[in-house]
Amino acid sequence: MNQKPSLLIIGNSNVGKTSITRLLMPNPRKFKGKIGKTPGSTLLIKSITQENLPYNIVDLPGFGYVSQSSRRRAEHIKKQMVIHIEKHHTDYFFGLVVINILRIEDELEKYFIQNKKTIPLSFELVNFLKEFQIPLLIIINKIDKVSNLDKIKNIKLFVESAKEYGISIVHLNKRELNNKEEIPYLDFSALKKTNLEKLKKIIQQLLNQIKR
Ligand SMILES: Nc1nc2c(ncn2[C@@H]2O[C@H](COP(=O)(O)OP(=O)(O)OP(=O)(O)O)[C@@H](O)[C@H]2O)c(=O)[nH]1
Ligand SMILES: [Mg+2]
Repeated sequence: MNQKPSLLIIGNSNVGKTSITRLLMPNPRKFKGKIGKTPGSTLLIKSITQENLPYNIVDLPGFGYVSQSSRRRAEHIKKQMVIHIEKHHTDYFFGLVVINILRIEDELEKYFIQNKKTIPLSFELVNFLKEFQIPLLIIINKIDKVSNLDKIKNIKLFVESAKEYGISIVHLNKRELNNKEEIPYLDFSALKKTNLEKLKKIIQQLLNQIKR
């Protein structure tokens, strides 16, 4: 039996989950996960394991809604995800919630600014995972696609909006250790490997904690 703890990588389609998984693999060539041309390429819930990696990686589709996929399909994916977490949450030592920096404005516009009654999907996901006490890191991916000014603007919008839902988000560098109420985020680029070393370091720290 495989006794390794698991790392959860979750987020909507096309945000870069499989790309990040690949960056964490000691031997990416042996990893057959498809980096999608077509959104929704990660559908099966499968644990990825490699001999030299001290943990397993589970790459999960989030609450998502992709224009190409039907609404029913999106609902189905969401249900599968919820069932999986409810059943397996104790396997996870850490969860990465991946979002695409280019989608922040859109999502908040649609769910928060125009319709105050709905909760933006990323925040719904964070709140859902928080209930299971899985330590979380929000990865704001694809920062190579925006200017530094737009990066700062979008992150600020994200952090400010999260407050309205009682979610306190701070940069990983600024987080006080052991503050379980604050959720750290990391600006990231899977393409340029921006902050990859920081990500690896925090994963290692959490692994060390559970071993004690
Ligand atoms: N510019 C840029 N492109 C990225 C980055 N990360 C991923 N991509 C691209 O975004 C697309 C989707 O990446 P995936 O890693 O397949 O995304 P995913 O979240 O696994 O998608 P699904 O499996 O469909 O849920 C691919 O074309 C990647 O090359 C990034 O940091 N910057
Ligand atoms: Mg994928």
